[in-house]
Amino acid sequence: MKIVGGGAARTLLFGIIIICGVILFDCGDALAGSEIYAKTFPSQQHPSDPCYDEDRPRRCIPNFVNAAFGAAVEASSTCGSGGPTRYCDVIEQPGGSTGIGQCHICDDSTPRRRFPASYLTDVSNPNNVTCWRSEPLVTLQSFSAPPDNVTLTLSLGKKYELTYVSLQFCPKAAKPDSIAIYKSMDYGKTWQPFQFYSSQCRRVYGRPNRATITKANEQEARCTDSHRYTGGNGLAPVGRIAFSTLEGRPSASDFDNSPVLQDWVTATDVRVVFNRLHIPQQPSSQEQQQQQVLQLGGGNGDDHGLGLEELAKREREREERLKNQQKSSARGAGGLLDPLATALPSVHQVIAPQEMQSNDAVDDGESGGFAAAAVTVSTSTSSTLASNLGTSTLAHHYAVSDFAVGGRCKCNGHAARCIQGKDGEVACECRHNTAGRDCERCRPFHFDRPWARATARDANECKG
Ligand SMILES: [Ca+2]
Repeated sequence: MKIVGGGAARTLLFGIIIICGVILFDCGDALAGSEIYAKTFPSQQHPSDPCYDEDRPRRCIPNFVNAAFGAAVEASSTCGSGGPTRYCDVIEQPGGSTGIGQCHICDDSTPRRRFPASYLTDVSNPNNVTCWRSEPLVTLQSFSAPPDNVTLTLSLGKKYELTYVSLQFCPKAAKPDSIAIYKSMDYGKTWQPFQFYSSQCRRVYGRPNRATITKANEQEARCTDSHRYTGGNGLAPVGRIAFSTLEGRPSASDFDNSPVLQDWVTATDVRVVFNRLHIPQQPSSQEQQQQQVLQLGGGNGDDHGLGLEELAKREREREERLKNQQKSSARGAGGLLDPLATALPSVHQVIAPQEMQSNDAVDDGESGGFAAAAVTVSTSTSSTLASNLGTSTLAHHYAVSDFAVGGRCKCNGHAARCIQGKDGEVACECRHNTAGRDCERCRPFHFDRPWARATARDANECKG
């Protein structure tokens, strides 16, 4: 959701319903919260502005939302964008092997055969799953083959502080092996690594698997193979990955005082690069040993089965704590815990609901139509390579039904909501005599003390 604006309460309520749908958490509290919000902000008047306790300034933050909802996503490849193309279901077996199931046609000019990038951030309905699909790929069974580099770029249009990034893969589609997530803090001018997933981290991304983060390298992306396993038993592939931005980072418990982590969670854009759908078999003996350890429930024990619902629940709990702390700090008491400060649960894997229906189900009756004259098989440089390199499997593709980004509009503790300005840009509704899209500076003539981010103890109001 991008805008909490003029119809704030309605938009917010809609957003919460969407988020509830997306991440399946218990929505009772959130909906109750939005009712309170609606009552608190019937208009532009601020009889009980959350940024003030009567006349006294206090920290305030926008609501936790799925910032990706309705946001624009650019895909480097979309099935059927160049005309009718054949793609096939993928049947994943326990243990990671895959087979090809029924095949279908995608065609961007036929509504029910379209799989556009806008389906990544639309309403998430388990009874009608809408999918983006890449063009079919040639999967090369060789490490020397070029990576797929199928890319999704999500633009939030504003700085957000992110709690998680999640991708839900479509039913009957392969779960990618190697995925890189990047973020931008300057609207796509520059990018930095955010997280890597691979069954072979060192080989694909040159990083150790499940590295420990210390205070010396908290702004460094990790690589993990946890998405290949569920609950530590190593059997079924997972339907979702969820990258929790603060997980395993020591200063997460002192977020207020960690400019490094405040920077780390900040993003205007998120980019997902699918590098490898599958990794060639025959891992090294060392990797085999590592995998065996994992399948026996080994590893560092921080990757077991908490889902997005748990993340969202904890986020709401933090919000509750924040409210309580603000009450206590307004009374001059302690209460220094930050809403973002409590270490997040370790979440990388949630199993997709088995009963999900896909929006391509309508094609089931046509699955025999491989040889239809109108069908062209997508060709690319890699298909040429395939014929050169031999072993290949045609018609695999990437398919994602939901690209979600949990977080808050970034206002540095000086605004309770973000609104769309006259110029069409979303910006914080700044309080505490601050200004700027993120309330990142003092208003003119209010420079008597230097600007600072609000904390639980001190709103750090700008003074004139
Ligand atoms: Ca969708």
